[in-house]
Amino acid sequence: NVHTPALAKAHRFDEPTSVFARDVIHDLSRAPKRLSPKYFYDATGSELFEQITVLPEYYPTRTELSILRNRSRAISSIVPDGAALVEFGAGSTTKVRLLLGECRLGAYVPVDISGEFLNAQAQALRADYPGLAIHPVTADFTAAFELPEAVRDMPKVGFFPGSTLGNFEPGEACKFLKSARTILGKGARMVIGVDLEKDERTLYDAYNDTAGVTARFNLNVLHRINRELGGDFDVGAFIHRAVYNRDRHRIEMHLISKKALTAEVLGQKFSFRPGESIHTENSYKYSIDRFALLARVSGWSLLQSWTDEAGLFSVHALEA
Ligand code: AVJ
Repeated sequence: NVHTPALAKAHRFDEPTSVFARDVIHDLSRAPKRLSPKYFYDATGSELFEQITVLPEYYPTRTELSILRNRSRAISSIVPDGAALVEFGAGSTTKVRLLLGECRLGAYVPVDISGEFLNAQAQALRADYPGLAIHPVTADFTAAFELPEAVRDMPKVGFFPGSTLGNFEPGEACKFLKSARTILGKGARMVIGVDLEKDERTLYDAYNDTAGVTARFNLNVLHRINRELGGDFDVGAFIHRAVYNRDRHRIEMHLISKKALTAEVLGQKFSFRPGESIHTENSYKYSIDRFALLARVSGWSLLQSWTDEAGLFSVHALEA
């Protein structure tokens, strides 16, 4: 069971909130303080992320969509007829719809930790693709999970767009790719989106938009702690900071305390010095070569890579 702080039990949280409580207490007790980026995505955070995807400075989503659209025939040629397409972290169905135009899938298996969002998306897709078997799976895709019995004998293709791989530390990215290989099986294929390293200004601007949506997205995790765990963060005392760490090839997002303050969550007090950071996210940026190396050490072979003309983003076809 989940070893949550005694107070969490006193609040009789449901399981997900207890896990949230345990992780927040654990991660804010570390030095330097941190929070997991998966906790950005409550209803408000998911809505703010959708707004981020259409910001002028945030090139990844529109660039990946253009690659999936312009290369859909080539990408679909690595998807065997009758395959089960397993989408890890199935957010909106925009991207899979781009593949459905060219592929004759046996089934679509969207996997996401948020069951209600998943089932709403599946319902909408069923309406548009009545002939497609859709088997939503509510699971944390970063851990092992069972594929539905109905797709057992179908060829498997993983689908992992959005450069969500970039949220993983390199070691965790390797662990995820190995886990995906085990779940999908030998001979499976994978279509994966990876944001590419580029000039620092473009990267900086994509995480520091002038409209301040990314700042609100980042700060929202403190509102979520206050809302769901009864925290008393003075959110106005924190500022969003996103910087490119060239040595580590990653954008780092932080929440910086403007002054000395104390925040209490479930009876635990966390003190902040002026300028102290909570490290809330890493977004790793790859080169084609560095991603090919990661795929190889994770047991996948790189079949083909596609990029946009400007080389901002990449989509890769892998084989297990
Ligand atoms: C959804 C994790 C790919 O890392 O670019 C967007 C999340 N964070 N703006 C990313 C995000 C700040 C996004 N991923």
